[in-house]
Amino acid sequence: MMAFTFIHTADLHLNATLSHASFKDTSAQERRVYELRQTFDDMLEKSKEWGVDALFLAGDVFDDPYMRMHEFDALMDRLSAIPCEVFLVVGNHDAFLKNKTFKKRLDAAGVRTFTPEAPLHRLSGYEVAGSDTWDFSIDRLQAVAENLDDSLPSVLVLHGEVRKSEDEHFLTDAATLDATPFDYVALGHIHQHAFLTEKVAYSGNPEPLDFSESGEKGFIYGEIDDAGLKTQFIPFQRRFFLTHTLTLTPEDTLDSITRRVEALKKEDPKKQHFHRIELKGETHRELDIDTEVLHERLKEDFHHIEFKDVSEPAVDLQALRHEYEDTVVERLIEDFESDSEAERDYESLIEAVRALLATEEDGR
Ligand SMILES: [Mn+2]
Repeated sequence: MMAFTFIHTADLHLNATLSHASFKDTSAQERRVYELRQTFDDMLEKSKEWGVDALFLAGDVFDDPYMRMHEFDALMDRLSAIPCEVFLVVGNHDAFLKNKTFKKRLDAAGVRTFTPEAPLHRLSGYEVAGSDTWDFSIDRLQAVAENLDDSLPSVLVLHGEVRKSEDEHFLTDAATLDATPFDYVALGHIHQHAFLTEKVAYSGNPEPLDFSESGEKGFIYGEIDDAGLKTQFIPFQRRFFLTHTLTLTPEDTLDSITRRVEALKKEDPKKQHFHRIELKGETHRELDIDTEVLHERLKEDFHHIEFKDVSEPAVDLQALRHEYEDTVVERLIEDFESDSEAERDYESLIEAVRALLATEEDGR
């Protein structure tokens, strides 16, 4: 058996608007969307450079049907220009690809798709089966599996959930897929890459979409020959979304916060990544954290920086004790102070005091 080689990717969301992400302005958003397509192009280049036999696009290549037709056509031209075979399943986001206008263009570009009537492509030297998200049926999958030529490498391409059975996009579980005779199962839908078994894997998306996608991104390269399956996760992203937590104290000022953020520059000397600074902890009562000012001061130092302020003004126990004389608040503080140093639980005291004050405020 000649080695059959492939690249497995998914969830590219190439025309995403990213309006859900926290980009301050539309130009940052536009630039990021362009980067998603650049990374896709780079991956196509890799497929050429490595001379792989097949590219598996395991669904959600597009985010929604809203794009200009000439832009869609340009992507199809790129896919038809690469020398390997391209296989695509339709995900929950790009079901519009089943519409005949789009289907025709996919066909014209030589992109191989799947239907319940024709769930298997048998090519010279290997077989690929697949199912669009909404067409999946376990019975059909078993029927296809029975018809495989066991002298050929075979791959199954699917888009959906295989871990949480309560999920609306649940297909079947990973153990069931692992028990099929396919040599490799290429999954899409979950953006964090994961090998669920040796041969059942989510590739994840090659480029993260927002701060919720902090894990490493890339695609899966695979080889099937007489010795069996070999796979490798290839890190490929241009940028990371990094969240940093700064715990503030009453000693912090706007300048000290600025300096603490500036110190992060050395972790990202090429100004490549997206940074979110989460401000936590307790600040001086007089400190007004204006995140606009912080952004103005620091924006040139990073490709992207944003702030999320969840810090709270420090609680002045002595002042509160006087203000809330003869109340539960005073009792709480007294109890705390009568505890030995070792027993003192400052965090829970502050939590309790804040809760009481919040009830008080509501009542007013
Ligand atoms: Mn999906």
